[in-house]
Amino acid sequence: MTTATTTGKLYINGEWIETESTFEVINPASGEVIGHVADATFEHAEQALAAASNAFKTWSKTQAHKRAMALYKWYELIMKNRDELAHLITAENGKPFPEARGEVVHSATFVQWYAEEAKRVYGDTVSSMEANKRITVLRQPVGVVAAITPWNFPADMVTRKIAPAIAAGCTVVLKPAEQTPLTSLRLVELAHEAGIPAGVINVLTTKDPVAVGTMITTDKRVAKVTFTGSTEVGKILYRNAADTIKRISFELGGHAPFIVFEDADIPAAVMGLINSKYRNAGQTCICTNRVYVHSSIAEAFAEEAAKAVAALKVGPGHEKGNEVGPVIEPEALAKVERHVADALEKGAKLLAGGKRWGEVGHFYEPTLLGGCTEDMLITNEETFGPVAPIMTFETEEEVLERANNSDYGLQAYVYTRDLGRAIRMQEGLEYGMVGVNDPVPSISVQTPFGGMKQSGVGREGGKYGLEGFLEYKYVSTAF
Ligand code: TXE
Repeated sequence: MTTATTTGKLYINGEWIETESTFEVINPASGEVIGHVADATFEHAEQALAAASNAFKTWSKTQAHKRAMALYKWYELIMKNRDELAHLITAENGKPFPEARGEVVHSATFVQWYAEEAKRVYGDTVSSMEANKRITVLRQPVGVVAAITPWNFPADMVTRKIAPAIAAGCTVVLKPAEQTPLTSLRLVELAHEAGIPAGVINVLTTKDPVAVGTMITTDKRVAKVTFTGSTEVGKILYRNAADTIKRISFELGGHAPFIVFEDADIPAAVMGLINSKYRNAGQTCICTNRVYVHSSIAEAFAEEAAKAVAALKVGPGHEKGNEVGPVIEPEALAKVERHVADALEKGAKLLAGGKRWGEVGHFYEPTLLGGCTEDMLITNEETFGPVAPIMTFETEEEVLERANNSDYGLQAYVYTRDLGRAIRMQEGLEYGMVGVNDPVPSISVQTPFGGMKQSGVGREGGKYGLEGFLEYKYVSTAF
């Protein structure tokens, strides 16, 4: 199902702008073209940056409660149109419709949350060491924000960045992923309908992210870059931002360890693995990438997990009952195949799945590998597909060291019923987020989502997510 957004226009300064060239949006479940979207040039990027800079002059001074009212209206419109948005997500990303619907509601919650938070940006009055002086600390928006979003959560990533930015009084130039531009265009159409003024949000869709992406992350008028995507591109954008000392918040790749101790509730851990690994066909930055099971329960765990993985229903997201959709594109499918082949070559055993699924689209069977080791691609690199590798361990100290032995530090999972062990592990794991007996811990809108090490800089969500869009200004007034 497609909508008016497939007309493929850019959104700049409150207007829909046609471009000479367009690019195709493909449904990963069928390979069909579902939209033609505008391909922005430097000239459009220049217009968007000028519009955002100009709008900042008024939006930054608009009363917080007025900004909040606009955000509320946007929230209501997203909720009202949630099924249409979910259909768009399933069409361009491939995830099952119920998952897409859940994402839309979650994405709306960010808008609702920041409508509230917009009104709670407080400054301070600080005592002075000198008589007849008043020191005040103001909180002010940083300025124009360049937001670059990925395709794995086409709605969530957009609202998680734009809502706090505009709540703080910033204006935004958004460059959504080239694979999933339709959802972001429809979301922004709703923001327009909600009365968010011209220039506050601008959208540049483009097939070549490098040209426009470089321009909006190096331009002097941009004060902050917020990005979710690969660590590789994060490093490029870090350098882009350096020359003009931009503020940054980056949410990058992950390689989540999933640790199951001998005292764990095995059925709960198996369900946890299914939830944390196979959602969104394994294309989630927080999804499990390495499963460590204590050797004494490894066989029982692997047997139950293999049954659960084999029972997952694969197929197009628009068909009822399907639980695992396609991966996003042919390159993603090739990466999954490469990782599985490498693991099997190095001695892994196939416990479930292990090959492409179906004749059309980019599907891969939900797959479980046993007997994995740390010299495999799959236990080091982000697979971003529905495949989990199992390894065994003997002691708590050993597994903690192995789990931390990664350049990534986004999400970790621990299954144990020993309270002391749970506390030692949550303190020792070098990860921004830890789920203890909890496979979906970090989906709440109020929590600080983000990673350590090469998984990112800064946090998104809750009061923490607003911080990165605000500056402190200290004012000393003599009287
Ligand atoms: O990511 P990219 P891709 C990981 C995951 C996946 C891999 C590659 O492992 O397999 O990255 O995915 C824009 N200047 N994650 O290639 O390239 C791009 O257009 C400016 C983890 O899709 O990082 C898109 O909007 N922008 C992840 C966004 O960056 C550039 C989510 C992300 O694309 C750019 C996605 C440039 N030079 C992938 N190059 C997560 N953290 O959830 C690309 N982009």
